Amino acid sequence: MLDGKKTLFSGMQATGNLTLGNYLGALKNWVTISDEYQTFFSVVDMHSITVRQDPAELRRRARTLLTLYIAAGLDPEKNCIYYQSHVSGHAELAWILNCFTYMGELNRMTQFKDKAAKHADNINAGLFTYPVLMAADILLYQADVVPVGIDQMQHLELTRDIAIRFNNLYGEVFTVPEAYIGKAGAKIMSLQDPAKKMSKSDENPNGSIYLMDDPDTIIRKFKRAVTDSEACVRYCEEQPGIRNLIDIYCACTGKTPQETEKEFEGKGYGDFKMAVGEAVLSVLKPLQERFADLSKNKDYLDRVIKENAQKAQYFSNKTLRKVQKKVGFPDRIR
Ligand code: ATP
Ligand code: LTN
Repeated sequence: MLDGKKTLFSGMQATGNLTLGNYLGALKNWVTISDEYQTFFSVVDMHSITVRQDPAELRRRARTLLTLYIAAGLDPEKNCIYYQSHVSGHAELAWILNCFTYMGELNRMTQFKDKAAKHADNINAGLFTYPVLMAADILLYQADVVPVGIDQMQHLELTRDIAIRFNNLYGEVFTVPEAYIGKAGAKIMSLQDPAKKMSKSDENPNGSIYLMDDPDTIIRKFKRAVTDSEACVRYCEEQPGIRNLIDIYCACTGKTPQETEKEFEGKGYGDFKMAVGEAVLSVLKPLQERFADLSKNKDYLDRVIKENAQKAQYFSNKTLRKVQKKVGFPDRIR
């Protein structure tokens, strides 16, 4: 508890271009609930190198992502927005937690299995221990709540297990965090294959709406979205494509699936897809404009990056020192 508020931590990888799934499943919720918490939003660039990255590209993407956090509505004076690699405690705590995590636990992680299959030529130890670094991110700030999309639930359960295990051994060191999953948009699916999650690393660009897509591209992708032959806008398991479009529409407009079914009763898929495209545009256009403005302001961004890294370093050190002491590392001589 800092300043009488509970603590919130979340992060995103600086890999690929952010999609509408990342926005509706995570970023948008961050903005909605951030006022109630003392917050830390990290650009988790250390996680990014678990798959090969072009260095210049990674640097550019990390900066884009950090700017997008602000463009989405997170005020960097109130929210600690920073690069994970600028705060040494993440790696230090991750090492310690590695020694409290079992191979069997990590072997069960579905994200590891997926990524290992995708990058069969580079199944490195970092990819395997990725969830431990994520646990370190969260526990370092004593986070009470972690807003993420549903796909991250398994990692969050593991984080809780590690925290509880450590606390059982050493006393109440870590706050055991809870996941926060938003009501709408927790799992946006690919527009080309509604059985697959919309992902920034999808090879087919038509399956994903990127936050920086221009209006024509967005409308075109929705027009091409895979649906079915039912010709009826209904929110049900049997119509996964339409259901996904309803989810997107609801997350962008605040309407419920029932209201949406009513609104499009008797209308064709063409009309509905256009309406979903327009709803998405109305959310993304202001975001893109703010992003363009912010990007021009190099000095401002540099100041945010520097000051928030110092702030994060300060808070993370408190936990790190406590943990180092608990596990038996020698005191520092001052
Ligand atoms: P990658 O494809 O590179 O694995 P990703 O698109 O899955 O990346 P992450 O950086 O792993 O994105 O996720 C960032 C946040 O966005 C996480 O909280 C995650 O749960 C959320 N998220 C990612 N994809 C979706 C989606 N399709 N629907 C809802 N939330 C999502
Ligand atoms: N693994 C997460 C990104 C991430 C994260 C975190 C999310 C790394 N550290 C801590 C929440 C809290 C993902 O979205 N792929």
